[in-house]
Amino acid sequence: MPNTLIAPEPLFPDALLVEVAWEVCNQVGGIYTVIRSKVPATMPAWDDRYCLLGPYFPNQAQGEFEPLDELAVHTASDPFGAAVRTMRAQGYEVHIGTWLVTGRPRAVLINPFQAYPQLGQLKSDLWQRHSIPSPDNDDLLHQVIAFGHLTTIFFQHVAAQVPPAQRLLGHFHEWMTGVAIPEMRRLQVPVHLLFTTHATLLGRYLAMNDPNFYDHLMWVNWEAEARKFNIEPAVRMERAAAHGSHVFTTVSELTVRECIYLLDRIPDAVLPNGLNIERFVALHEFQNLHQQYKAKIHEFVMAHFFQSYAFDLDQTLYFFTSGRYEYHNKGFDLTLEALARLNHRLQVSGIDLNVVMFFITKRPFTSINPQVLERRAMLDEVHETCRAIEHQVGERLFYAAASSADHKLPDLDSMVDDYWKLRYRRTLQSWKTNALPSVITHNLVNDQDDDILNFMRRAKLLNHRHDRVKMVYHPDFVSPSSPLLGMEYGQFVRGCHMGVFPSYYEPWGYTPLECVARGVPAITSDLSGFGDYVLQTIPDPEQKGIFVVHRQEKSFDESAEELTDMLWQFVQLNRRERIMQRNAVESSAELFDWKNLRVHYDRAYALALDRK
Ligand code: U2F
Ligand code: UDP
Ligand code: G6P
Repeated sequence: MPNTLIAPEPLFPDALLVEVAWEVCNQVGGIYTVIRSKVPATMPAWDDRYCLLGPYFPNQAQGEFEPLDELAVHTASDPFGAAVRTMRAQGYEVHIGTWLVTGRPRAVLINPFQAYPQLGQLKSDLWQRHSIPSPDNDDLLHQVIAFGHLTTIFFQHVAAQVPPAQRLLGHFHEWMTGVAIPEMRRLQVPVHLLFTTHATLLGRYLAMNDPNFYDHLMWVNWEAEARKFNIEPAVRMERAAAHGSHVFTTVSELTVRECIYLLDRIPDAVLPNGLNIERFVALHEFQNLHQQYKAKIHEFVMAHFFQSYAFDLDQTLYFFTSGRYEYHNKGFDLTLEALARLNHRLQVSGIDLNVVMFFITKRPFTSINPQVLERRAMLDEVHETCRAIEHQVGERLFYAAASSADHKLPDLDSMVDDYWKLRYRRTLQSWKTNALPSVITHNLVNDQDDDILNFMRRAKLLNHRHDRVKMVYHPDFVSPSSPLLGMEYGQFVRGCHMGVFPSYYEPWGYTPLECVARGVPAITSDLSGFGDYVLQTIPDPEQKGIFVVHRQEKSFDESAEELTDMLWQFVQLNRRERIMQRNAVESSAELFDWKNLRVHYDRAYALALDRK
């Protein structure tokens, strides 16, 4: 019988790949998601010819990195293990082990701080050899420079161990690791070099500060602007990496334009971002999860709002946005404007429905608002009292039923002790209040200048009873240890009805894709790499529950109206239609599986191997 389970052919059997990123075992932003989620699709093709390289930060590594034991390091026969041995013999602190994520790849982590004694020399070399200046007061730059130096040494040793018939690829992500590239070119280390930028540094700053960024892009004087924003060293590192690599790539067509005008090199390829999509065998399983996590969000909402006034949770929709606090770039401004308009439309229409909108982002705060915490604790008290009464009635009813002669339902009220009746009444008395539910869950360090809060104040979106759109601004990422929304971010996403991400500047944007992967409808924009990719590859995205707001060549007002219309259409769906839409969303997730998108990386590797 033919064997149908054939192992995948290794694509480049004569090559080794080292992928370098600042976010290996170190979560900062979206790049962590790229590297981590790609591992399961990468390992079958590369196996032990693949190694990740990143900086060693003990606190971060502790939870997700398992070092190899001494014997395993001593006997490792691959070039990565051998390079680590040589470096250790020379006195370097180099960690080798397994990144404890799905796919369990080999990872090498190097502590950048060990090169600090040579920092003066390294900085002077960088200036002399590559015209990259570096100031004295920027610690991230110091770490990056030190790590770049150690990376170069590691590659030299790996290259020395690679058998003559084999070739070595080095794939660097972002300027923080790309700084090693110009020096590796100068030293002619035999490595095929790729550099991927996930956003240009200058692009991000300009987009945040120039309302006509896209119109002005062609005319930017990069040097003058980099000085203005005080980011010249990092911008020069980024340019040196882009120009020094054999193959230069980025994550979307939108960033291609930035690379052309701000880095002066046309990327050789676009590498769209994917996810490791895990689908359930039966559709109802992910639908059940939605129901289950929605119930957890209900608990928060009851605690937060019902003390002031109650509303029908069965007629309530949960919307959310999330991501780094970049008010304009992430489209928080547009989202708020559309929500204010939606609130008005709902009020006028008389439709009996509430929307609760969550803003999940990170802002400096001093503590969780004590009143918000207290509301949560008091609801728990109400819940406990109800449970005690339920238990008492249950036990007594069971006894009454078993011993009943007439089969009639006894008087349930008489089955509750006076103690519990009184406690029930007292708990509810202290529970109700006239104060409005707070629009924010935490006490911010700077409450006065916060853009989200200021919009809510101006638009009077302050959780009045008559508001159909209610606000919950949660200035911290969601986590299972939080006393408010005690769950994983992914569970929170599942419990919601819709994710809203109409970014103004977004090289890719994982958050809407993460919704799609969980069968949750999402709104994105044609100024985000993901939205642009959707428009190019999915014929009728609305049918799949993916909505793309047009922001290119549109005024703020036009885009806000389009977004309001999208939300308005959504709130008019009935439950059955929402369930069907979630099924449609989930069915398109496979398009974004790394199993299908890895091919872009493979092509770039083939090109890099050709180029040297
Ligand atoms: C892009 O996502 P991110 O920009 O979020 O990627 P990060 O890893 O968060 O890096 C952003 C910048 O943060 C800075 C550094 C990086 O270029 O300037 N930084 C820092 O100050 N300190 C550190 O320790 C590490 C980084 C993009 F914006 C998204 O649209 C994409 O979805 C994502 C994935 O492609 O890449
Ligand atoms: N995220 C998270 N917890 C939260 C909110 C967001 O872990 O409470 C993650 C989210 O899963 C996503 C990342 O933050 O992977 C944001 O990536 P994106 O590409 O959307 O934007 P970036 O921050 O990279 O600009
Ligand atoms: C899932 C569950 C259903 C539930 C529905 C609620 O589909 O399997 O049992 O009725 O979610 O959907 P909704 O969009 O109203 O939260």
